[in-house]
Amino acid sequence: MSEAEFVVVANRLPVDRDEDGGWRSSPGGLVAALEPVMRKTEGAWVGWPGKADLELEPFDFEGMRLVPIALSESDVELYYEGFANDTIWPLYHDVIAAPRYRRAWWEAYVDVNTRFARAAADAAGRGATVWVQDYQLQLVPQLLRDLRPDVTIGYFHHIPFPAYGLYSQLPWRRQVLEGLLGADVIGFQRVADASNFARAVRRQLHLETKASGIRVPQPDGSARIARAKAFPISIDAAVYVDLARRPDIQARARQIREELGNPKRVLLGVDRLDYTKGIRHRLKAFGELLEDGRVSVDDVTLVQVASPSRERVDSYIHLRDEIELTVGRINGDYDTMGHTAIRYLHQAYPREEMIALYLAADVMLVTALRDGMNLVAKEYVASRIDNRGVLVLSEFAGASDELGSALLINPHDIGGLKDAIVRAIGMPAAEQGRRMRAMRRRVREHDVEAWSREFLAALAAVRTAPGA
Ligand code: GDG
Repeated sequence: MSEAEFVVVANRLPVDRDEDGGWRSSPGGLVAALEPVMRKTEGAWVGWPGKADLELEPFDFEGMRLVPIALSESDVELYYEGFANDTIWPLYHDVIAAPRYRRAWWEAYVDVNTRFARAAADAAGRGATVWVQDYQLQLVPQLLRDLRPDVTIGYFHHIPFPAYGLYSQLPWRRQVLEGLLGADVIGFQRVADASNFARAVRRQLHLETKASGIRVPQPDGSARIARAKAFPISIDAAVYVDLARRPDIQARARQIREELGNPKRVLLGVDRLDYTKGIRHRLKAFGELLEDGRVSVDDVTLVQVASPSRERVDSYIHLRDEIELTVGRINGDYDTMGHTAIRYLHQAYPREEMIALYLAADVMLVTALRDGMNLVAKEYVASRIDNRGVLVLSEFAGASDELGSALLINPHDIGGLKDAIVRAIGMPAAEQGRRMRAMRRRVREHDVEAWSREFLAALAAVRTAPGA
């Protein structure tokens, strides 16, 4: 048993396997945010290495202890693709796609969560702090508390927590709430998510809630207070600024515009190919604008990066077909030899290329139907060191709570979305600058480091609270 003071538990380890069987770190906000704490505390990270049936011993990587959890083909199918991505994901995103409730998926979820909790219990030293991440592991907090009552447990929920009327569909609604309440601090993206959770706890478990505190009765008759609160996640803004300053990336941005035929305006969408992201609504609005003649393919091009995601889940297979049919129709109707309406890219790119795209785009379209936060919106803003560009942002993305200077839209209102796109295309530079500066300030001041610092401070406060 190793003795880490700080343990992160997440579905995925922060590394990817390279071609020759070695490991390289997978760049993500979470890793960047936790790296300083990890180094300072000789932290451990418990997670799945991303490939089925890979049995590996714990190993050290860049100052962290990595503890791999092996998942079989069947675990991946039932726990990950099934319960996490075909039950919880659609249910928590307001049933945009129909959630499927399968008892065998739930059983696999319980089983895999138990294995994660055991591994975390083994990795944590006496009195350690353990931070559990996201909806794949909602049962881990209580399972871990049962094994290790001495550790302080945090949980952060990266996706929305739905309104009670929807949440109550879940056949295992009580067990999931009990699992989460094992944490001392339960963090959400938005205030609304935290209040949806508190309401579910009151209705299902009849517990008392007061401000962010939830009174959780203990087996010995005493009670402890769990805190459910919003901690909006962010990005490592300085990294985006540094990359956006790089002359080669700026040159690449100019080259992208040239390759698109130098349109007057470039619109951009960047999403995992997911039904929550509102890609279809965006395409519909853009297609209608071309049809109405309010935009012309000679002047405006939409670049849509839809990176491959969850390619074995049925709803994702159908979504891809629908999107590609729509893109093909719109391009077929409006393309000319020299200009394309939509440059559609079902590919994943290096981060440098993403930033060149952000710099090349006059208008960024974030039209999510439901999104915990949406980091793409923050990345676009952070990259615009020239204080130019317009962010069109769905009010259903968590980011809209902080980025009020974006053009906020309701993606279901296609007419309103079309008007916002036209307004963005024609927005004077001075107004762009005013809005962009306000958003940039927010993202700079509240970066991912501030996010983890605030969460961990809330967790430390639990530990020092009287009676703890
Ligand atoms: C979940 C929640 C919440 C995308 N394509 C490429 C690429 N990306 C990067 C983006 C961004 C990330 O992936 C996507 O983050 P989002 O926040 O937009 O969305 P989810 O993946 O759904 O994330 C979400 C988030 O967790 C954090 O809490 O904000 O609401 O759903 O960083 O840039 N990166 C590269 N190539 C690509 O092709 N390099």
